[in-house]
Amino acid sequence: MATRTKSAAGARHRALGLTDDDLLQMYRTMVMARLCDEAQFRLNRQGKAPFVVPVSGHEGCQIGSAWPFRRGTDVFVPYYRDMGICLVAGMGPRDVFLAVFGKKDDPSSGGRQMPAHWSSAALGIITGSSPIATQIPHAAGIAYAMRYRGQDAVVGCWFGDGATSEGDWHEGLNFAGIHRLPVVWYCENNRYAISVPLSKQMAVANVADRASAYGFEGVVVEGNDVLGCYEASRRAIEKARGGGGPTLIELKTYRFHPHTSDDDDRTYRSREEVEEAKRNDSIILFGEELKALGILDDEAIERQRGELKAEIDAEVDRAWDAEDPPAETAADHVFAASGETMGFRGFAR
Ligand SMILES: Cc1ncc(C[n+]2csc(CCOP(=O)(O)OP(=O)(O)O)c2C)c(N)n1
Repeated sequence: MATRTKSAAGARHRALGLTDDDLLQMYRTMVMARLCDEAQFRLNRQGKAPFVVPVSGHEGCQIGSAWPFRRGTDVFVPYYRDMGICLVAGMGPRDVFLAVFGKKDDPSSGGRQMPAHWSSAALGIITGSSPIATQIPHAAGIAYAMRYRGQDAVVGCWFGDGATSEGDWHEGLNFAGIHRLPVVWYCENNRYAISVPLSKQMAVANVADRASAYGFEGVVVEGNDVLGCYEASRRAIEKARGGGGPTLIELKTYRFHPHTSDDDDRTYRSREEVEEAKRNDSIILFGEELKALGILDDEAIERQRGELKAEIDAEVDRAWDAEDPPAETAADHVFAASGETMGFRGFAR
């Protein structure tokens, strides 16, 4: 049975070793993700962005869970909804919009992949394929390789609740359990796989309950409690780094928008349900927590929002004006020339 964690209120961040400035940075990153999301939807409605994948609603669980990783050495294996994870890993709004517009300098694929198929060799972000859960065996394999090479690194792998019905998911977790690999699994459980509700995905109450079948701990965390996500994640990362093996962390969350810009969620969930979830928005809850601690006030929140919006609007314009990939390079990195290794050089020690 999975354990359920919930942190005590108060200045709990100090007990977690976080400074006031850390909290401000976390909050800023959450708002940045939200505003990038709003901008990409606007661009979609303007006909400038053919397809976008929303993050809104998931910011708290993404920023909280990714924050304790060591940038530069640890490895991030995100899925398409993980803009917030990639912002923590070191991407910025320009990277988001270069991908949205399919530009030459899109760091994820040079404009070859769909948007939200995040990737950066420099930042340790592993690209994912569109088929759900294919990143799970990749994450297990990377963790195995890193341990085999004696590297001091932990792999974080994120996915939705729908991914946990896939064979790849079970194979990857089983392998990680057998070899006690340094990987932390994060399920962003937003209760739907597009239109399919959780009750049609599994017959147990929590995704985390499944961890016991693979011989490691499963933990359920309220996904809109940023510091609760941080705390559970940090503990699991430290455990993995110390040789204690994997943990499955289930982050209970909700997506506020349709699955993608091509979905109509009115066909499978009520407006009341969506509005109810929005009342528990992690950005509002964290903002209230920071106000109660005297770290932020309403004026500072508004000012920061305005500054971030201006920054994001400028990055949208720069990305829109950026160069398109030259037509003659359309097949580069898509088909390997005979004997070519697709550019893979192995992970640096
Ligand atoms: C193997 C496979 N089956 C179906 C799809 C179509 N598909 C794309 S996203 C998605 C829903 C996945 O839901 P979940 O894992 O819960 O993540 P969420 O989108 O809710 O964040 C599906 C079924 C796919 N991409 N790959």
